[in-house]
Amino acid sequence: RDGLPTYSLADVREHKTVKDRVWVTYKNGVYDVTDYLSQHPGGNKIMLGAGGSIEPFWDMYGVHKQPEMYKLLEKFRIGNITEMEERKALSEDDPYANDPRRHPALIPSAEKPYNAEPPVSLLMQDFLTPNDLFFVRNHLPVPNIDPESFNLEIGFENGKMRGLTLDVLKKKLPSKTVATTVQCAGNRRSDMVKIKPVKGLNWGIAAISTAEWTGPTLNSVLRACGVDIDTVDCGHIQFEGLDKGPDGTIYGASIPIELARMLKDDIIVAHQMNGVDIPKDHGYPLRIIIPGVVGARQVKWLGKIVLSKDESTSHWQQRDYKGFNSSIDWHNVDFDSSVAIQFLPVQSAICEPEDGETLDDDEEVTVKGYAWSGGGRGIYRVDVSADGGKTWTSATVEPNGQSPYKSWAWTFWEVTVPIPKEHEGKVELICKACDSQYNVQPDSVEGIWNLRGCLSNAWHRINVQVPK
Ligand code: HEM
Ligand code: MTE
Ligand code: MO
Repeated sequence: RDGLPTYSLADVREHKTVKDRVWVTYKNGVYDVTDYLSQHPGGNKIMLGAGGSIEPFWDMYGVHKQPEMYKLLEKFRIGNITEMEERKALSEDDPYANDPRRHPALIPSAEKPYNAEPPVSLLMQDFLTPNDLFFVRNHLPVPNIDPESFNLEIGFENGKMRGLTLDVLKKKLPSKTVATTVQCAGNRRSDMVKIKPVKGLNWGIAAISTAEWTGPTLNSVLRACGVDIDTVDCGHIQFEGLDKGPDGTIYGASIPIELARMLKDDIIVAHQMNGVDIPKDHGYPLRIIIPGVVGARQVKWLGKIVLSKDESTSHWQQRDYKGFNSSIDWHNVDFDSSVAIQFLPVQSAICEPEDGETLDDDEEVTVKGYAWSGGGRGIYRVDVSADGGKTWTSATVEPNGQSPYKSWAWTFWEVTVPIPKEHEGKVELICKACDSQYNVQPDSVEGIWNLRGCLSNAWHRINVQVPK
């Protein structure tokens, strides 16, 4: 392999379309696989690796890990990469230099801070989202936390703080595992942007993921500090992250004490995510998990729990993650007039087929997706239409053993619907869900538009091509 040119990772990243040619890396090799794309037995999935490393994908699809495969790959070798080159890319005073490596399949909506969603084609591969494909929503650089010296501080505001070490949290308190879905309030914001611009990351339909979280309950942690959650005199429980901006900003959030009491046995001070230490991007070593509640309150890198008379004063509690009517815009907004989002409304989206895809059949189409509602409300029904909402077919829903009143995790659904005879080569597919309080999704996004682009939960509509 000597004598071939050397490329940087940035060079490789510029080759992710057929037009620019498709390059991938494996170990320190650079490969141009453009001419192989149409022959790939795994079809289009090969494009997940375009412009980056295929290693994580080959780990996932083990069929590649055979000698013939490496031989085949070598036929496409065009150059080499050096690891030094990669290190160089991270300048020393970059506050994001400590950020972890991410799975190359994640689709970033911002790099610094890092924000990304998994490709829709992988979102429903498992009921529990694999940790490295779980969507990431960071507002600040990822902190580096030493587990040995870590101490979770707990106490009343202006009072003395108690400290609990990781060892105590992991070994001295009873632990519980809860499967919950985390959804960002900005999920599906891109549908809202189509009506009128908003301020926020342009999320698609995958700013939502599900994991099993393990750790002591908030209830037991407070009890270990001598606090009885049912009788304690306070208004809100605040959670503070250990992530810090270059200007000293810290991430924080709070929930009202009534909410904490209602959910007390399922709020987890989590140290495990899907059975392993929580990865850096998702809050290592500790995170609060509040089932049924908006992503913004699931504070990562949890460093402090404060029992307070007041809400968190953090930017993200006070000046973001609130709803407004569609006539409020930046010139007349008063953030203090609105309430911080806690429980999220009912949501659903179509994951298969994907928007823009060409179907293989002109008679019927099998449609799959997810549905979820806040507050533990399960999903009673999901309806799908292929004729603009004139007729609906109800899907088979899979609550996965969850009670309709304590469905912390999402529900997958699937249904086959007929394609209308008159379709002129394309049809719109629509889905809408109904939760266990018979709440339904609004039919259009116009009426729920808001300046932050939060709570985008209108009927999900996609367009697909129908073959002749
Ligand atoms: C098969 C995915 C890159 C060669 C497959 C299959 C998938 C897949 C899903 C089908 C497995 C099955 O149906 O059982 C991917 C992904 C890639 C990738 C996600 C990168 C992001 C590549 C590359 C090559 C390659 C770069 C070769 C240059 C093959 C071959 C098979 C295959 C030969 C057939 C293996 C067999 O059935 O024995 N791939 N692939 N793939 N892929 Fe890939
Ligand atoms: N916690 C801290 N400390 N810092 C953050 O930026 N982002 C919040 C929440 N917790 C955030 C945080 C938001 S807005 C969401 S949607 C979820 O984490 C995302 O969790 P995830 O990155 O594990 O998907
Ligand atoms: Mo979020």
